[in-house]
Amino acid sequence: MSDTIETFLEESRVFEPSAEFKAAANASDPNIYEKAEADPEGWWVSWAETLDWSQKWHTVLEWNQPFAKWFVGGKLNACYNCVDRHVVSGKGDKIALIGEGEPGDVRNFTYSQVKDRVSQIANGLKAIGIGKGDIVAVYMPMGPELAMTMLACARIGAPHTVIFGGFTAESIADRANNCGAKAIVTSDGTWRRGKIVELKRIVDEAMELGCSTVDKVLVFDRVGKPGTMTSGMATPDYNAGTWVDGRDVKAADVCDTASTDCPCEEMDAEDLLFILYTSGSTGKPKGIMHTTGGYLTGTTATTKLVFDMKDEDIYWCTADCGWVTGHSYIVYGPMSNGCTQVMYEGAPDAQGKDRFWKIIEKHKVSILYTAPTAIRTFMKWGEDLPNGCDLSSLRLLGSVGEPINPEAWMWYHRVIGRERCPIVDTWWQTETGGIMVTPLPGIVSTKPGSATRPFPGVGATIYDEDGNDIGADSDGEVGGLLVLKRPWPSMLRGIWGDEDRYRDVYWSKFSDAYFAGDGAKRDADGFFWLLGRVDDIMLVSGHNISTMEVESALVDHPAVAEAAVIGKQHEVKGQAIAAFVIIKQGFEPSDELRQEIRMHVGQKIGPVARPDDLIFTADVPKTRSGKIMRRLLRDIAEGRLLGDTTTLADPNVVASLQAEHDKES
Ligand code: 6R9
Repeated sequence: MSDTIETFLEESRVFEPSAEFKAAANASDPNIYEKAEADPEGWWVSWAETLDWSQKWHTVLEWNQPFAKWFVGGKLNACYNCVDRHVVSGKGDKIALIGEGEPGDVRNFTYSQVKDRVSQIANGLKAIGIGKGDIVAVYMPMGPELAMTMLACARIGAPHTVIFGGFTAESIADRANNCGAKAIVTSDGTWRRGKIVELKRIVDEAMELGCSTVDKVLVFDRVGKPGTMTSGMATPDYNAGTWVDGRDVKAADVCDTASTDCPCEEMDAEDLLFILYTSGSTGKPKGIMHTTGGYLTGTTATTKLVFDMKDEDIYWCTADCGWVTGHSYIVYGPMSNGCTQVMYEGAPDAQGKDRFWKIIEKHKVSILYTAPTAIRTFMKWGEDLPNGCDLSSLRLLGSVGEPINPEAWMWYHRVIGRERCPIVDTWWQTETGGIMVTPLPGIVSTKPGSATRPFPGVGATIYDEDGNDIGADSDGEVGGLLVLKRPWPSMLRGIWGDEDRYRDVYWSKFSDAYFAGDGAKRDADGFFWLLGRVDDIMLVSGHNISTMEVESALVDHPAVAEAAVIGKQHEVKGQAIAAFVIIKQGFEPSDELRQEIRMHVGQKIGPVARPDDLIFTADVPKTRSGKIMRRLLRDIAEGRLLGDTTTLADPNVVASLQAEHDKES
């Protein structure tokens, strides 16, 4: 049995940043890597110094593996740094948030208006009994109030835990109970594909299931507000009938009438800023803890350098704030940099499958940050849609969430970036808080499918199973496990209430490094290629094969829009490859096509990677952030009862897949 992952990904195309981009880039010193490597603490200090501290730290780092404290003794407030300091420095009239609702309503907030509104929300939270150290669960639509509620929590020192506004009542209750949330902030509802999702009612159900620590539910108006209706829709009162006096409080009553003055709590650098639950694609959700000073330092630095964020940019990250990407690269990093950004409430195909391109055209978005799953969906919908819009404002594109298949990268580059925009493929995790492996767009040439290099100061490398650094591999045929061998400021500080699990999951595999759980390889140029979760890597006749590579070979076939690959138990081979394949519009499933696609994988990678089973399907199970849940596909393929499905985006997908699988195998 081989220990390392055999890789077959061969990609020789290289894209240099243009001379024009290079000349103006925030990161332009090619020695930035060497300098940061020579003195990582000094490097991070140079970024911490760009923040506003009410008291300076006395010690940069206290490291007792696996526990880190950064900027010890320092005091600051994250909300002050993301909002007030821009007003103080004269940028109060700059637009901070452009909130586009799904029905098309647009609401802009300048930094001054954000400061006033955040202060009102903070005063409203105080009025319902929230103070420093109390945990607030947030279950809201994607829009300005969500970002401002997170900032209001930070302002008064109340850690937030944002729950994706599409999770079930059980998920809310589990999370609120796990962290002992004292209040839940929600809205009457949100728009999703022209329909109303009744968020408050889902919170009511969670309360009925039992959230013993929650005394108050604060409710914002969204769908019941004039101006946000699609024509002809009645204005229902979504709170009627379920309103619990004494527990439920309208934001209109306690926030809208509150003072626009609310002092920022002075927080310790190591005070908890938020808890965010992540399941990755496996297992029971873990409450990942992030603290104030280090987290803000890491997200501020990465936003400025990776997205090349400038004062005149219009930035749009399409993630939801219920995901870490929305915390680090909508709220904290971008707002700490004082940027103007778009927040969009709804689905990518609401009012037409070109909604994203229309938003870019309308708001003149210059930096777009999205996920490979979205890019593959747009590929499936065809080029005519983006070609019909003016995308000339774009100057930089980002990708996050999964390895981006070279085919999807090339499409993003050609069709969306019009071959002008650098692409930053950013590898990171809820646990890392900020981007860890990524190009710096003015310095690093890119290769389709590679996240390129560790961010300056980040100790990313690749270990074999025994903890040996496998170094750069000249023939590019061997992969291993991605590790981070030194602490970084935005690292998680633990799992809420479960220190053992924290040690066990991240720090027990290797004695001297953080184990990320992802397979990776490094090529002769030192570029990193992420190969997917280690749990997903297959062992076929003694070869460790990455699901990502087989999926990339599948989507390279002209008929394939999207693919999910798993290893299923096999008597002879150990595991056999099963592929779930979604075909593009205009193609019909048939046995010939099935054989053709199997052969295509054989040609691209080698016969060992040819799938035994190839199942045509309309959809694959994904998490809310778009990651394929291969664990559920394995359950289906091996005929097991399904494990935890609470983080699924659409539970119906699994039932129809089970039927398709049973029919075809
Ligand atoms: C930010 C985020 C983390 C896992 C991570 C990895 C996968 C994220 C990636 C990527 C390859 C990239 N992942 N970005 N894999 N290339 N650019 O996604 O956080 O939801 O915690 O997921 O996502 O497997 O370990 P999170």
